[in-house]
Amino acid sequence: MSDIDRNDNTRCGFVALVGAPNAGKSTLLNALVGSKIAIVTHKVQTTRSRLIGVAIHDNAQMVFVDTPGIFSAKKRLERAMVAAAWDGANDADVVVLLVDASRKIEDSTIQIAVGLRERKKKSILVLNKIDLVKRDSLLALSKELNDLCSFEETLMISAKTGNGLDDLRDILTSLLPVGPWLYPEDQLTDVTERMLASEITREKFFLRFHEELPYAATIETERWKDLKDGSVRIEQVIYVERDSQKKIIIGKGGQGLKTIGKMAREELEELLGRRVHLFIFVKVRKGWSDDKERYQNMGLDWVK
Ligand SMILES: Nc1nc2c(ncn2[C@@H]2O[C@H](COP(=O)(O)OP(=O)(O)OP(=O)(O)O)[C@@H](O)[C@H]2O)c(=O)[nH]1
Ligand SMILES: [Mg+2]
Repeated sequence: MSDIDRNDNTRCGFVALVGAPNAGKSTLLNALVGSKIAIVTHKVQTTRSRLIGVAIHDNAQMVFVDTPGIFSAKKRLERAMVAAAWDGANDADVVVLLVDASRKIEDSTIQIAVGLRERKKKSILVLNKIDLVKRDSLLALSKELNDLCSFEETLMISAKTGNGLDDLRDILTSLLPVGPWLYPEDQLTDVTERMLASEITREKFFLRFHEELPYAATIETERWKDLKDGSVRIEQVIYVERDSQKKIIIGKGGQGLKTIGKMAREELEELLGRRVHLFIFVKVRKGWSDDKERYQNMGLDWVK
């Protein structure tokens, strides 16, 4: 038994990061954990499923849960994403409602605040992206949301610059239940290397393609082979709905796919600390977003 186990004063708990799409949840998770676990893009609905990042602060082990953005979902994939986000909030000891303070309050943010009040969740309000706004504009925003839900605290941060994160850590630590740590001290996440590899390719895909294309694709790592020379061979498949989408992705002379492959490979090599041979194939699978198996691979529950 380590000293930590014997110490009655340790704290541990789940902190769900919820908010409208693009609020900066994944950026915040990465900043709090100090490692890139979740992919980040300037586009909405980047995160598709829940994942955890573990951080230690003083005597507390904080298990952060990154969630997909909550919005009025229509398609099955969207509904599964929003369901995963609410599951994250429901299971958490403390919920952080993260809001992009550089924009007008979105309807989804209001819905989340009301949802948290109804669920009587212990929640704090965190206004993000304060590097983009004047402080005095934050007060009205804070008041409007505090009128909807009685947050334990309101904080202002920039997940990007790190401003305000120490205060956030202190407050969260004080709100977590007393109890033993749940994860080994060296565990940062529940994301497997395979999953992270798929996600990194999806990040590059989101950055490279526009309009509906990012949302029409899912990416899976189908093979992972460690080679004798220390390098790794990774085979991935991008599933799309239509042949026309496949053509755009591959691009003239395979240029589209090459660009994504190069960007993903470089990042994977840095992350894994070894050479990566990355092979990406594009397959048309009509109706993949209504296919149960894809949801399992994305880490999402099937929704009716
Ligand atoms: N200027 C600024 N940009 C930020 C900050 N935090 C996040 N961003 C940017 O906001 C965009 C969205 O960030 P994400 O972390 O992907 O947001 P998210 O809430 O996880 O989005 P979804 O997964 O789509 O719900 C990215 O372009 C980030 O770089 C911040 O504090 N300041
Ligand atoms: Mg995200």
